[in-house]
Formats: sequence, C-alpha cells, structure tokens
Amino acid sequence: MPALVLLGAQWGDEGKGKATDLLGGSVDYVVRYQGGNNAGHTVVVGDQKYALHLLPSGILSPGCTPVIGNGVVVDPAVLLSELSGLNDRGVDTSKLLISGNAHLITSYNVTLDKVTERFLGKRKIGTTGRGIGPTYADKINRVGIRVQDLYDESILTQKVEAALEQKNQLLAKVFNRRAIEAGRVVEELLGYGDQIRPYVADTTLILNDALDEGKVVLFEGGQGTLLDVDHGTYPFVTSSNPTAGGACTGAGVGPTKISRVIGILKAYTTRVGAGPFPTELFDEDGEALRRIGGERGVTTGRDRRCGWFDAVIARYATRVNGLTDFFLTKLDVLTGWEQIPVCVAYEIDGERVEELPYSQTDFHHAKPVYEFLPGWSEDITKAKTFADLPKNAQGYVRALEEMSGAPISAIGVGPGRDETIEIN
Ligand code: 2SA
Ligand code: GDP
Ligand code: MG
Repeated sequence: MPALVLLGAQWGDEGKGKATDLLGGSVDYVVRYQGGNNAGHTVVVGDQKYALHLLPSGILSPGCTPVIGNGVVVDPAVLLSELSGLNDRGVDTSKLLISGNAHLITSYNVTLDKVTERFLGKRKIGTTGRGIGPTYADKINRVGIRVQDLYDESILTQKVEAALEQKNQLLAKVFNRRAIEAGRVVEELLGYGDQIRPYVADTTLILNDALDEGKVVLFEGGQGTLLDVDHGTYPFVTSSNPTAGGACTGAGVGPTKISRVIGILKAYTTRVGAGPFPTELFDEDGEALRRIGGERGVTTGRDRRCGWFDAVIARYATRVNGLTDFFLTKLDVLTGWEQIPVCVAYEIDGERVEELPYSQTDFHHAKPVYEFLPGWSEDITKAKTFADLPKNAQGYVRALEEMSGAPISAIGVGPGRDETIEIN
C-alpha cells in the first residue's frame, strides 16, 4: 500500500479527522494537500478532544511524520498557535514538515475575504473568513507570497509591495478602507520566519524518496468533493481541489503512486455556508440530526445545515475521485428513527435524474426522490463487528453501499478512536 488518499465524499465534516487518526498508526506520513485553516477536524483520543485546523490529523500519531504540502495555504500565526497549543498538551510536533512552496495567508487576504463577503451581502458564499479564497487567487494571479519568501527580505518586500498595489486601490475605491502599508506586513511576516524555519523542507523530494523506500503515505483531504473548485457546487465552493487529483498537484506525487482512495461518507448529509443542498431538512428531523450529531462548525462555530443521505452525491464522489472504498461515519446518529429516507435520484423539472447534473441551474431545481429504509432503536455505539449491528442497521449500510458504487470498509458508531467497525 504505497500511497493512499482519504477525502470527504460530501460537503466536508464527514469525520475525516477521526478516520485519518485511525489510520495514523499504520502509515509513515500524513500529508495535507489543499485548503488551510478553514478546515476543522475533530479527533477524540480517550478522554481528550483535539480540534485541528491547519495541521494534519497524523500529528497525533507518534510514529507518523505530518506534512503540509505545497498545495496548502498557511496562516503563519495560526500555525504557530496550533503548534504551541498541542505542545502545551504534551503532543510532540517536532517532526512536522512544511513545503517551502506552500503559499502564506497574509493579514490583507484575511481582510479581503471578510470585506468581500460583507460586500456580497445576500450573494455571499458563507466562507470561513480565513483568507482562503484571496490567497489562492493571489497564487493563480502570480502575486502570492510563499513560505520560502520569508527567508529573503528583499524578495519578500518586492512581492508584498506588488501584491498590495492593486489591493490598496480596491480597498480604497470599492470597500472605502485605508491602504495597508507594505512595510508593516513585511515586518509581521519576517517575525514568523525564524519560528517556522525548522519545519521548512523540500517535501516533494522527501515524499517521493519515502515512497521509493516502500514507506506508506496518507494524503488527508480538507473540506469535501462538493466543495471542490472544479467538481463542486461552484461558486459555492472552497478555492482548492479536495478531490483525489488535488493530492497529486498539492503534494508533488504522481497518480501512479496512489493505490487506494477512501471516501469518507456521513450516514446523512451536512453542509456549512451557502449553496444548493437537495436533501436539506427544515423541520424537526433536521434539528434532531444537528442536535444528536453535534453538527456545528469546528472552525467558525456555525450550525451545519442537515439533511438525509444523498446517494446521487455518493455516486458522483465515487466517479470523480475514483474511490476504491468508503468509510461510513456517524451511523449511531440515525438510531431511533422508525424509517430513514434516502435520496436515490432527483426530480428535475418533472424528469427523474440518476446522476449529479453538471448544470448549476438544474442542481438548484433538483428535488430528492426518496426511498424509505426501516430504522432501528437499539444502541449501536458498543458494536464491534458488523454482525453486532441490528438487522435494519446492517440493511441500511448494505443499501447505501449498493447505491454508492464502492464497498464500505469501515463504519463509525461513535466519535472515539475505538468506536469503529472494520469490515474485511
Ligand atoms: P472558504 O473559507 O473560502 O474555504 O469557504 C468556502 C466554502 O467552503 C466551505 N468550507 C467548509 N465546509 C465545511 N467544513 C469546513 N470546515 C469547518 C468545519 C467549517 C466551519 O470543519 O466545521 O467551522 O465553519 C469548511 N471550510 C470551508 C464554507 O462553509 C464555504 O461554503
Ligand atoms: P472532518 O472535517 O471531516 O474531520 O469532520 P469534523 O471533525 O468537522 O466533524 C465530524 C464530527 O463527527 C466530529 O465531531 C467527530 O468527532 C464526529 N465523529 C466522527 N465519526 C463519528 C461517528 O462515527 N459517530 C459520531 N457520533 N461522531 C463521529
Ligand atoms: Mg470539519
């Protein structure tokens, strides 16, 4: 098993943090390949709960080297505070590696993210306000600041000045804001340089060498398939590629090295931020899923929108990621419903549609076609094997597997590391 990818099959928050942590003991490297501190991964180890935003979840596994790849955007202040928070709790973070090619989230990009959302009003995306979009925009516009720039003051100054030239005009003319002084930004960034330096490395070289030596590398996605800037519900997406291909570009590893792509799939659906969501519930069932599932943003504290399982989305995730298998999470949250609706297709303008429509207009008009599966009332949180699950819970898992296009190899029945059923 040379390299594997673990990613969100829906709109994020499927439980990737727990799944990565679970595999952490058997892999040598865990690599973040996209996104930044917009992510929020919760990992429960014994009675300890960790909320990670920027760092790979593998940082909690002592034998594992955590890596922040070139495709990630790094807020240096958040990085340092997350590291010191873990150090204070006794977690060794000294093995962390950060790509010198990763882009930095600067304070002006955090400002721009926030003022743009305010400016958009009703049309806003509902971003996390962490500067993600503007930082990726700078990268594509070739005015981004990279981690390696922290070590050449003259280059850093030129780049910050170039980046601010247009932005200051925009801030003044559109957002009615004061200009940002390049000198101050440079000073702030240089202040982080020395503290980050021990971690900075040529991560692409290290990862490829490790793979050549037979080491196991796990790529950990942030967000999810439908938040992908190419394959998601654009424009209501994040500005990177959480889908499997992102692991190659975001870490500098070729697709021939990847032999397994695991989709993390929640037993129902959630979404944070704006955008279409066909199975969204606005009734007491939605409220109950939110309450029982603890569906609240790990980064922003926003309530997550909740709805029933959507097999059209799961099939789409199988297709665009080439998924080999799924981890089904939060099955325990569904305990207690007499019957559980599952969306098997959409009705769009009077027609039944089995595949996710590529047209944004069609997706906005999609109404779920439900099948109703029998529920269960027994507590499943202590189940250790598939056979321990009540018959109807087994039936629910098998039905989802059938509809989603890839086998389910593990089932989450609680947030803890050991609350997982593995299926061979
Ligand atoms: P951004 O900030 O530019 O990436 O926002 C763009 C859209 O992407 C969504 N997004 C997320 N959706 C789910 N979970 C995310 N991480 C946090 C969590 C979210 C939180 O784990 O709970 O705490 O709010 C995440 N990050 C980005 C975002 O809602 C926008 O729709
Ligand atoms: P991520 O962004 O995909 O890592 O997911 P989050 O951490 O944002 O949200 C998933 C939440 O579900 C976290 O609070 C996890 O502790 C929790 N969780 C993960 N798997 C399970 C499970 O199988 N059952 C229950 N009840 N909670 C789970
Ligand atoms: Mg999350």
